[in-house]
Amino acid sequence: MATASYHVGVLARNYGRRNSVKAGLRLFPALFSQTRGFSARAFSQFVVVNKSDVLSNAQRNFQRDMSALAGKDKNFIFRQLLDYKSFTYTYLLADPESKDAILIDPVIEMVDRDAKLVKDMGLNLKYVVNTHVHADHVTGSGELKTRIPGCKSMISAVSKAQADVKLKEGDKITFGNLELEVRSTPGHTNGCLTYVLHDKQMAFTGDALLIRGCGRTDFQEGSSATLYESVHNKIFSLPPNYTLLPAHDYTGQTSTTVEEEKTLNPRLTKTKEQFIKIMEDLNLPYPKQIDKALPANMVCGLQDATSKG
Ligand SMILES: N[C@@H](CCC(=O)N[C@@H](CS)C(=O)NCC(=O)O)C(=O)O
Ligand SMILES: [Fe+2]
Repeated sequence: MATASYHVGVLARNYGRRNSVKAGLRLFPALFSQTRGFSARAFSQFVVVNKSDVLSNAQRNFQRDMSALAGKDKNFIFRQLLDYKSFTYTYLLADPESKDAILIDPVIEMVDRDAKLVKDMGLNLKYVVNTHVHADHVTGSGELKTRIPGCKSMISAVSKAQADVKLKEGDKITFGNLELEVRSTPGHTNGCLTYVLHDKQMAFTGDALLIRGCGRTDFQEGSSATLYESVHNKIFSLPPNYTLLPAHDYTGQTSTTVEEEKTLNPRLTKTKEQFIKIMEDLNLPYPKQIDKALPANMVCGLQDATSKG
């Protein structure tokens, strides 16, 4: 259980309060020792519980921050926040001196949580920054803009989505003393961006690189060959100790490093030809929210014509 992730910790603690999950854990020692992390879905497959019960318990914890870094760096505020429905990570980054802050990849259903956190911490939310046009959830960008005056939305110009600021390779996003470098990493979608915070040796990879995986390439102008080049040239070229933070994790893992993925990623350590074949054979079901999410995300998450972002 030493490597079990926060997700399961939360789920287990909540479930355990009422139903003694510890008994369940003892029944499955092999599973728990072999697995690096679990999703609510995986967890509920092995322990006889009502899946909706697990999720509703998990959702009660949605205001909890998940950052091991909280308070560790006096020059940097950082939170990794999870949407349990789409397994999306939203990141809050702020400079404690100026209080200037950004949110990366907010989710519309979690805007109350994000706005409250920003307010409670006395931060000035300067930008809501999207890594790409998401297919699996609606962005919270537009809704946050309506709640926090002065806040501006950002996305890649290539995506052709509406936003206040259209980003491209080499741009810098400045908030207080901190700065993100924008890297173009297409392949999952044609407009995917990776944001690098050199000062803290971190990169936010969106869906270009997931932990021990990568974003799918079967829609939104996706291309496996392009994704392979993006990851190798723009992410694996970062220093090996850089922390990588993805837009999703479906298994309970929270972060990785350049070195880990360069050596352990089961897809991207292969040759380009092998990678293309792996991606062709994935046969993933379409995201449940795709029909709603794509048109909404082209207009910053708001479909009301008077309040487009
Ligand atoms: N079952 C999820 C699928 C979500 C999905 O397809 N996510 C995309 C990112 S937008 C992906 O690349 N997933 C990779 C994977 O599932 O391995 C849903 O319905 O929302
Ligand atoms: Fe995506």
